[in-house]
Amino acid sequence: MSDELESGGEGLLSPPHTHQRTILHLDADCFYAQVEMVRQPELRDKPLGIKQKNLVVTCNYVARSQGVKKCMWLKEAMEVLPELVLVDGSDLTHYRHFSTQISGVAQSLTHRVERLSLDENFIDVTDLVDEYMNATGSSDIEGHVFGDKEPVSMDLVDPCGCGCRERLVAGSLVAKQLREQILKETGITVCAGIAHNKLLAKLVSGYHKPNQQTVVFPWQVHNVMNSLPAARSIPGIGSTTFSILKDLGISTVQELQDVPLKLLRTKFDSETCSRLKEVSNGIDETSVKKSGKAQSVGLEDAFTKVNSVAEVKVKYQILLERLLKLLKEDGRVPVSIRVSVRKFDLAKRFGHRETRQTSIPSSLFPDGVNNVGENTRSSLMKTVMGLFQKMVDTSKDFHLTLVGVAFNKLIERVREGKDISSFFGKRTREETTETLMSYYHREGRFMGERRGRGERGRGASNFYYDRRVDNHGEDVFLVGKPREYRQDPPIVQPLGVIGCFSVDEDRTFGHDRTLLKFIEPQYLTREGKTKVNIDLNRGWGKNSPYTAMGENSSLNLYQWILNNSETLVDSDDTPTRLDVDFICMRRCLIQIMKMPYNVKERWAMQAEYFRGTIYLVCYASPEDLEQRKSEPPYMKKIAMWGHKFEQIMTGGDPDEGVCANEEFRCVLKVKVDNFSCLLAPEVDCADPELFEEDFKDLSSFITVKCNREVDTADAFKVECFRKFMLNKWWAQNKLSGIPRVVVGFRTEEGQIYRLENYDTDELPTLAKGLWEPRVSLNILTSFLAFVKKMIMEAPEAVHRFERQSPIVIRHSIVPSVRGAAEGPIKVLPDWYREQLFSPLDQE
Ligand code: TTP
Ligand code: MG
Repeated sequence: MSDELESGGEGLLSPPHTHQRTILHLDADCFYAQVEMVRQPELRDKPLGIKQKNLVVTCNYVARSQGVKKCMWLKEAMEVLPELVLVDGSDLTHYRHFSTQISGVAQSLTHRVERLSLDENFIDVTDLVDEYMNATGSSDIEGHVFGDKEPVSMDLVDPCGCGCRERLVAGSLVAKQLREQILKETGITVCAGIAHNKLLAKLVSGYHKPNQQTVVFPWQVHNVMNSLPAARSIPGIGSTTFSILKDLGISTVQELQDVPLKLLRTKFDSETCSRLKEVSNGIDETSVKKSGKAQSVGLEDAFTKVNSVAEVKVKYQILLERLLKLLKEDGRVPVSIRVSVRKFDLAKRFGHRETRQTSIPSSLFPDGVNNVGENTRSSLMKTVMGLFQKMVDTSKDFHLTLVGVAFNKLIERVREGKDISSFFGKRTREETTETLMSYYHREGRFMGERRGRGERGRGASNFYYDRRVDNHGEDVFLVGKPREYRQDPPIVQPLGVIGCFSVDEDRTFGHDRTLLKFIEPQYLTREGKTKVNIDLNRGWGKNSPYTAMGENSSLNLYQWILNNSETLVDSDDTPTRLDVDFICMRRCLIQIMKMPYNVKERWAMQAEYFRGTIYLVCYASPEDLEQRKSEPPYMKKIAMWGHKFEQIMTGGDPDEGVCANEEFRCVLKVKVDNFSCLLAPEVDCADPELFEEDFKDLSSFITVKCNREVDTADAFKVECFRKFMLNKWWAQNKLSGIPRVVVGFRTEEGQIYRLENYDTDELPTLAKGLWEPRVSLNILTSFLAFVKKMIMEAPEAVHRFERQSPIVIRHSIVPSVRGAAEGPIKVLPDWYREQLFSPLDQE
């Protein structure tokens, strides 16, 4: 966050680069009422109210001019205006239809349309505005400017100078044309706000109503924000946040702008604090997210009183039937169902809502959602009532004022007639294939590049690409196609090495660098390949195997953190918070980065939130552990060859045994877009020429790999090598800032005759056409954002993320077991929780 915000400044003129965008917010006028007026034009000039139960949810402007208001009780509205014509608005079908039409008009202009509610849309028209300005040059503003009651001419002073004035003026023209087009195609009038960010556009769109538009310039931000009656009026500050703010003595926008961050941090995590400060100053960098289909469909029924299980059952049954119809229209299959109730508390005269949700087995919809059979219906009803019973103790009296059901995660059905598991079962070839490289150096191209696209075999990727991928559901992360991650890559950059540790043959943690090895300089040739003659089987009987499980590495990292927490604390303000968003092993991040290209790899991770930081670990299920134990001897041999190769590369005596347990790790902070991550990558060795004791980066380090020789005559093997191996090596080195890889190509018998050296940055070029760095980096940042979102919704819980199919990563909360040992149901060991910051806490 900038110093300006730290000091409570109001960001009157935020830096010019933040005004580059032009955003529209559209809001339909008296939406439901207009839809009814379009459907029945004779209602147009009459005062019209739309009722749902005993409430007038909206009314047209004729009625508003005569004193009727939105959300008035029906009784009160009829008293104010006895001639009010009423239309029942409980069936939303037509409103949904018009809503889709309106967004559709905007979508025909640009795909950057985000549906905010049935009658609101954000549209990012930045590109259109540029085109517009190139085509037409400067012109007059359309509509209003914030603060003026009448349209103004363009003699406004421009204290900014970044070009935002011209862009927003052009934006006002785009908005006007779009509104006209919507009216022409749907008959609905809409209001628009035009600004350089979403927050401001939304705040001003209702400034002049109906059927008008308002521009706000960056230099008016202070006036806009301080014209709001309370901090609660800022979009994004809901009633819960506002009530916490009020506890801190903050009610007005000005008070939020002025409050010291330190005070906010006593109640909110640092991201929320930044966000609150930003929005209070009219700063909003969030992008317009392209909307796909709605992520959920749901229905609710409100009433004054229901107090018997039989009544509840009937209500849910009716809702479920209607919901199944909506589902049929939608066409997607639900993976989760949510049930809600509103309980009425007689003493407080207050209703409060509760919801419960659970996943739905896909076997309930064997033929999709078109023909839902009786068994499915009754099974769904059972689930609904089961969830209901969890919320309401029906053995006692209860009083409900609302029930609701929603299918809140919807996904496109996997292509008919194919079953992913059988697919995985069949294609075992790639799993065991390792591959080659030097062909490229010799021939300047790869075998695979000769083949045309049409010749590519059927396989994992084709099947996967055929499928439609939707937006993220609430707790399912859907892996998109690579092309969906081709936007500009986020910054992924090591921020610096902050420590290291060594783990010895007994897996004992040592706070030093004794086990860092140095590569023998003769192996560092930069020109093509180096001929060698290495026998990986020497000293075989003396080798000692790896005895730990991979997860053990996280524990060593936690140990290091305990020893070094003072170097990691946020600031003097928050001495009990580490200044890092994620702590994990590099392996977790690599698994995520590989996803768009590796459709087969299944994994699970678990995460826990502790004092401002998310801890993420790769989770091995009991079955995984069992499988690892029974690994075929051949796999163990390959792993040992890898260790042997490292021993030889770093000048060890080949006739001596190698100890697989020994490792050296750096503790490294890495920036991944807006997140900071603490990793502890294993470092194979360093270049003795470049190594400096007080290194801050890993630029002298080298990754050493032992890979089976690849048969260059087999295009499939070459392609696999480029697609999977190069991607993995690149991801490992990229995340830790290691610039080089030395690869020894071994025969089936463990002989190495040649080495090759690659620069990390050269690897994507060698794999051109098969994978792209930006795809891996973009999916990493979006997945971390998803993890964070899920965790912040339940920060006390242990969360699990599981890749269940090529595209579905399911989030779930691990049932808590108090006092349980480390392992499957925990991420952080008790000793870590107890000791981190403990001396400070006791003060
Ligand atoms: P709004 O945009 O808030 O209201 P509106 O479009 O009717 O009026 P305005 O001209 O002020 O924008 O809400 C959109 C629709 O949502 C509205 O037509 C009816 C429905 N609605 C409800 O069902 N319940 C509510 O409490 C509110 C506020 C709206
Ligand atoms: Mg509206």
